[in-house]
Amino acid sequence: MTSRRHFLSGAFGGAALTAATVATAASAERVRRTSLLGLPEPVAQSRADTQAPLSPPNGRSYRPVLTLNGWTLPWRMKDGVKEFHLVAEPVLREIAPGMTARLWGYNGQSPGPTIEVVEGDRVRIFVSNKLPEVTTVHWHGQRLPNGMDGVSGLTQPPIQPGETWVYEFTARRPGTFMYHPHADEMVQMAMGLMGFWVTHPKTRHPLISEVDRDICFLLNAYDIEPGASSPKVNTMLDFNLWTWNSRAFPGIDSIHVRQGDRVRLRIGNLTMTNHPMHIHGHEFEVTGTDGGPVPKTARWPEVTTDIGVGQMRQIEFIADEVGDWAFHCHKSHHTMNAMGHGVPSLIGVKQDDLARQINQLVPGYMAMGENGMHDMAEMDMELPDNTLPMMTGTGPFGAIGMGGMFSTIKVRQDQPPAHHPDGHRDPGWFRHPPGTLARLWQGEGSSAPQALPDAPTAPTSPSLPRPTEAAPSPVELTVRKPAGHSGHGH
Ligand SMILES: [Cu+2]
Repeated sequence: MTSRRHFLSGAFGGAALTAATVATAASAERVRRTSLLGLPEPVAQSRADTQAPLSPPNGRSYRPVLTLNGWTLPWRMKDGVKEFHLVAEPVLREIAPGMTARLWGYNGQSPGPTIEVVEGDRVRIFVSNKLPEVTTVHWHGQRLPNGMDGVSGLTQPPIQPGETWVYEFTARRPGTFMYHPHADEMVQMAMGLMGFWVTHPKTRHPLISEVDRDICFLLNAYDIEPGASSPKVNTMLDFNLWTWNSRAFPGIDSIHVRQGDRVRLRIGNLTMTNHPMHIHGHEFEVTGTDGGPVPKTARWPEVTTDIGVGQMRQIEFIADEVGDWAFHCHKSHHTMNAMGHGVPSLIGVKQDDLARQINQLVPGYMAMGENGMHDMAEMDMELPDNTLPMMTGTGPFGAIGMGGMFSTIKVRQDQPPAHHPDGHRDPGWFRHPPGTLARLWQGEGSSAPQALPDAPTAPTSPSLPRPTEAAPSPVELTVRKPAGHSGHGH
């Protein structure tokens, strides 16, 4: 026993991992054996960046969705049935550059791949369990036979490690759906097992617009201690990493659209709290939920819509204003990454003397928070390995100072259309037309020079190499703090 444990911890780098690793290895072997049973070859993804939409190679045609920091699962057409193969398994997911989490997912990533079908399609989904414990898959929002609903114990026995089960039904209702386990749910969703599902209408639907860009992602959350990589699975409410498709800003790709595009964002919430999603510079309407399209008479303009736990929302807008528009959750602690919630409010507290005294005892102690916390976005603080800064990201004008559920919608006149090979490329930062930038007031009659900041030539999407320095701005960008602590240099 001792020697076995010794061997395993040597081989796999930690006793805590061994039970899961052994179970996974055993189940992987059983899954390999089932590959003789005529299953579709499982397709896996190892990257966390946004993959190009998957144009349907067969079956009824549709305009495919783009999965933010994700991808769409290819299928095999067999006697008119679309066959998919999902493999539930431990995965490594880069949450943002500099931090990778050990999660559970499907086909190599968390969330799993998006499944895209057409109303009326017959769908067969093989689910192989390479997790160390039982699972099921529930097809959230679908009309289907009760026995295909995937609730462990209620509609089926759980899928044992190593087993492959098959679900089969007709996608009866067009719309926005998701899939997730209905077995040991709290653990399995806290570990990242989930995926998106889109059913396109088979003909023009009076309540479903044809859009130029159709983009989907799930809201999820993790509780990972700074320096650690595995989520705590018994957390009920106090999660510390707020993610879209298991990515946190600045790891969330920006969304690139052409001016005038009609844009649909499909968002599902599998966290344990609500998220008021907020757009800048535009108004949208909620055009659908996981229950179906919203009647036109029941739609109204919004700039924020709350997405409750277990809900999905389709929002649509015309991207008619050029620029780099923020799009984020409006809970301000959801646009931050993990760090001490226990930091007391020190705004207005003079810390200079205090810091000097503490420094005699604790070299390197830094006073912070005296004038607010923005400075933290520019501080080069030492962090444990595999930990994201709480407030980070750089834009053309300096620190963005965000984390979590935050991204940018880049609207450009010359963005190629969605179906063009370069339709989703990152256009770089916005070049502001003269006279359209907020500026430092220097008194009556002083016409501050207005010019374009030099747009970086390199792409700026987080998955791609970033320019190392912010573009110099011709406009003086000194921010004057409200209080007059002139002795405190910035
Ligand atoms: Cu939120």
